[in-house]
Amino acid sequence: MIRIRFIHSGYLPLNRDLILQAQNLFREAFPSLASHADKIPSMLNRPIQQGYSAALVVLEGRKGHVDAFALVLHFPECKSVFLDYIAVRKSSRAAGLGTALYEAVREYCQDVGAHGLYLEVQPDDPALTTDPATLEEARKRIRFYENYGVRTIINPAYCEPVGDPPTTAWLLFDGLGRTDPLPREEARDAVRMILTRRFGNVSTPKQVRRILQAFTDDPVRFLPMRYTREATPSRQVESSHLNRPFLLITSQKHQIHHVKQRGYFERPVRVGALLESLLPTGMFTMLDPRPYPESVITEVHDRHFVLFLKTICTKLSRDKPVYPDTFPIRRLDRRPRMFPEQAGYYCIDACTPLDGNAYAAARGAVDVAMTGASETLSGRRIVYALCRPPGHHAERRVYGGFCYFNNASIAANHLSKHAKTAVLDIDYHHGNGTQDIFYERADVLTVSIHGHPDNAFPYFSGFAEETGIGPGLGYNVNLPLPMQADEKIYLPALEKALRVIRRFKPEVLVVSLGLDILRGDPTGTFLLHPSSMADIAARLKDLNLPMLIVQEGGYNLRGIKQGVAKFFSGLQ
Ligand code: Q9C
Ligand code: ZN
Repeated sequence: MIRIRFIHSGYLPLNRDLILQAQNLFREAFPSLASHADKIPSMLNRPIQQGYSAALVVLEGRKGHVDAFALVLHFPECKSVFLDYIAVRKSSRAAGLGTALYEAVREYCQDVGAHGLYLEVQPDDPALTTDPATLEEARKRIRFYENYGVRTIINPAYCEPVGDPPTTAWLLFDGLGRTDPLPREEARDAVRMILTRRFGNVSTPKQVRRILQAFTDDPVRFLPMRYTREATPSRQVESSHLNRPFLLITSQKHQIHHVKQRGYFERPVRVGALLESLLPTGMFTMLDPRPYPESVITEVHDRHFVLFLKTICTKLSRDKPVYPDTFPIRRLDRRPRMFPEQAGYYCIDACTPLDGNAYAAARGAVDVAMTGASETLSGRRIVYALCRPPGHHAERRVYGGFCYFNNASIAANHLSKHAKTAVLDIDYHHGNGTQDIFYERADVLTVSIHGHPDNAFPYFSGFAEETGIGPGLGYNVNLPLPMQADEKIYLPALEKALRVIRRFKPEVLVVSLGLDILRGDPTGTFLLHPSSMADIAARLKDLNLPMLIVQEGGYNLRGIKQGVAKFFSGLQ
């Protein structure tokens, strides 16, 4: 599978590795220009300088290896893009890489609102390209571009040799699906910018004037096509990727976890309802989760606790849920030997059963969250890990509240190794698990808005006084709200949370998304309308951070369907 990454100006540290790889590929593909590769990070790091902004389009193949890249320069003033460099790794000249990359470049052009894409190629004219191998290569390239309706601009001055050593190039034009002729002034504007801003060091003002004057025809004339039927129109840009701003990760595996008991709200149909609401919007690219080793869990959870869940669940029957009834948790040194008393030692409540499937389902949810974290690290801006069962009530060494492993915390712990990470928990119930896991850490900020624990599950945690301990002091923030909180109460609390998060200056945000804050949720008491989710999301979007959204609670099927759609519409 290949994935396309667009690394725009103002890139994040998260993209550092992809940029490093693109630089290496650049040096391999253009050895004589190797020093130019050093400039790529700083080019990407300035929004618009010299009248253009640079972006990298990267093809990521197996194991995150960059197999191809293009460096593109966008000139917003003249709505044009110049394709500066394009290269495919020699060892991976798999069929289709060049095509996928060029199509991604065209998508980029469409996304930034460009009307035309300009590129230089070695002329396929034996009079200008004398070396037979170079000529053969030039022919192949032009044939490739002609397939898209890309044409060679007629301008006798443009192909005069420039630079040291002197090189000759033809200027090609891709109308990106546009069928009308290219007005002379439009081409002049674009070429003036390309020559003065990009090639200011090699082309003198006199040469620039000569080239602009050599555009004698209006509209601009093109060389006849050499390899494709003359009538081939400029191909429409297929923008499959950029029109789908969100990545959604989920799997069917959660369905094995089905507690068929009255009042057990955490049901498989929740995921079905969310998908039913989201997929028709066409805003989501779906991705299957990848498996992760147990070590990602034991980095966050006590290994005895993990071992307990694993071994006990394999012994239980698949459809006979077991609930603890004794909670011998006051003497941590006295772990009961017997089941289910041992379950009580590891559990906070009497509403979260164990059975033959619970562990496997919980592992599946961790894979969903971890795949989401990994996608976020490779440059995806908004990733939705549709986890089930949820996770935020699972502490380092306890489960409960329908949660077994803390999906969001496992993902945040992984992210925190690569980027400064904050977690915002907006589930109705306090995320006691997430708080517990990061309570002594200063490197991950945890903020939670929830029903006040005087009235709401989990009752024992979520108070404003809980602010962290040791090095973690000040890095846990709880904003408990009254039972009947509506938008007027909720949104100011959210602003407060966002101020705390901004002050922390994270590079990535994990959102524990609970849709049980909506009016009518059977486990919650807030009075938010589905449309409030759009307001919440819009404020999150203003943080301008890559975001990993991890599904937690939300049990009113009608409400969560409407709410989740509003939430993502607000992120758009
Ligand atoms: N017997 C989440 O939303 N209600 N969990 C507990 C105790 C539990 C909600 C009643 C609500 C848990 C992820
Ligand atoms: Zn909840």
